[in-house]
Amino acid sequence: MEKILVTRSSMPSFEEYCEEIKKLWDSRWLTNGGVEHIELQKKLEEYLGCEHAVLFTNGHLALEYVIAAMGFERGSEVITTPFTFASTTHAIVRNGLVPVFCDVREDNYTIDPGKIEALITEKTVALVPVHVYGNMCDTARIAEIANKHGLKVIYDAAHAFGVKYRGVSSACFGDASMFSFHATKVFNTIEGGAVCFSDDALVDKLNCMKNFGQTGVDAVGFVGGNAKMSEFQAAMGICNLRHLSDEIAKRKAVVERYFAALDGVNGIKLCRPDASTEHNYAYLPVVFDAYRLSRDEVFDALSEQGITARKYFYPLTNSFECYRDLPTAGADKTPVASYYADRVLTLPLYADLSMDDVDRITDIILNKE
Ligand code: T4K
Repeated sequence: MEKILVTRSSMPSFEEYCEEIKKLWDSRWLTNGGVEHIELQKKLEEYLGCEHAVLFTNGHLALEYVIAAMGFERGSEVITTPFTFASTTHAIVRNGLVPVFCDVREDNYTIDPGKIEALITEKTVALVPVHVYGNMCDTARIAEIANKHGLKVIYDAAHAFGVKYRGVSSACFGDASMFSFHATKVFNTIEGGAVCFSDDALVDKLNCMKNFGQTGVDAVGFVGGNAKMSEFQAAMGICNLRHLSDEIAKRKAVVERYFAALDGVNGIKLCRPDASTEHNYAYLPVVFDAYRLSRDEVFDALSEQGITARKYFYPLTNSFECYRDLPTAGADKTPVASYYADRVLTLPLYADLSMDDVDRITDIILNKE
C-alpha cells in the first residue's frame, strides 16, 4: 500500500519550470533581485492586493526581519500565542524580545482578543497573532486593542496565503503580515516567504536588511544579514501561482470529502471555515475529544497503515525545553491552547490526494477496532 504523508508539495510540470528558468542560463543572474524576483514580487502584490511585498528566502527570516525592522528596545514584551509552529516564538526571542503567551479562541484556535488586555504591561510593544491553519484572527478587535495601547501588530500569516476575510486579503491587516512559501504550503517557492504591508518607509529598510544592510555600493545603513530569495525560488513561485486557484479548488474538494465522513461523529470536532472567510484549505485539523480512540491512538492506527498525520501544534511553544526558564512559560497558563494541543491531529491534505485515499483514512479513523 502506498504511503501517504501529511502533505505533498505542489509543483508545475517539469517542462514548465525548465522553460521559466531557461533565461537564467543566458543571464547567469541567479539571485540578488533578478528578473524572476522582480516579476514574482509584482505578481504577488497584485494577487494579494497589498501595497508592498518584500520577498525573503523563507518565512521564518521574513518574520524575524520585520520584527527587527520595527526597532523595538531589547527586553520589550510581545504578546503572541503558543499554538503555532516553533518559528513564531523563535522570531520574537531571537530579536531579544520577551514572548508573552495569550490563550486562543475555542472556535478557531487564533488569539483570544478577550484575553489580550490583561497581559499588556508598560513593556508591551507589539502583538504577533497567528492566522493558524489559515483561520483568520479577529482582526477588528485586535486593531482596536493595538490602537488603544499604541502597539504594533505583525501577523504570522504563514498559513493564510490567498485567504480573504470579509472580502479583504489576509495581506492587508495590521502593520505587516508574514507569509511562508515553504514546500509544504498552499503556495510554494521551494523555500520562501514574504512580508506584506502598506508603509512605504519599510520597503527600502527590509530590502537593505535582507542584503547585509547595504544601502548603496559603498554604504551600509542597517545591521543586516542575508535573507534573499533566489531566482530559482522565484521562478518556482511564478509557475505555481499560475495554478493556484486550481490547487485551492482541489484542496477544497478533499476537505469536503473528509467533512462528509467525519462531520457530526460523536467525539470528533471539525473546524468549518466561517461564512465571512474565503479559505485556502491549508490544513485539516481534527480534534478528538472523548472519541472512542484518543488522538494518539488515531495517530498510531494511521501510522500502522503507512499514513502519516501530524500533531500540529503539539507541544505548545510555551512548553518547549528552550523556553522553560521564561517567566511566561508553562502550558497551564494557556488552557484552551493546551486542550487543543493534546487532542488535535492534522490529517493528510494536498491537491492531488485521491478521494479513495481520503476514504481509506476516514475508514481507519471510524472503524479501527
Ligand atoms: N509560522 C508558522 C505558523 C509556520 O507554520 C511556519 C512554518 C513558519 C512560521 C515558518 O515558515 P518557513 O520558514 O518554514 O517558511 C513544516 C514546514 O517545514 C514549515 O514550513 C511549516 N511551518 C510547518 C508547520 O511544517 P515540519 O518539520 O513538520 O516539516 P517536514 O519536513 O516534516 O514535512 C512535512 C511533510 O511535508 C512531509 O511529511 C512530506 C511533505 N513534504 C516535505 C518537504 C520538506 C513535501 O511534500 N515536500 C518537501 O519538500 O515543518
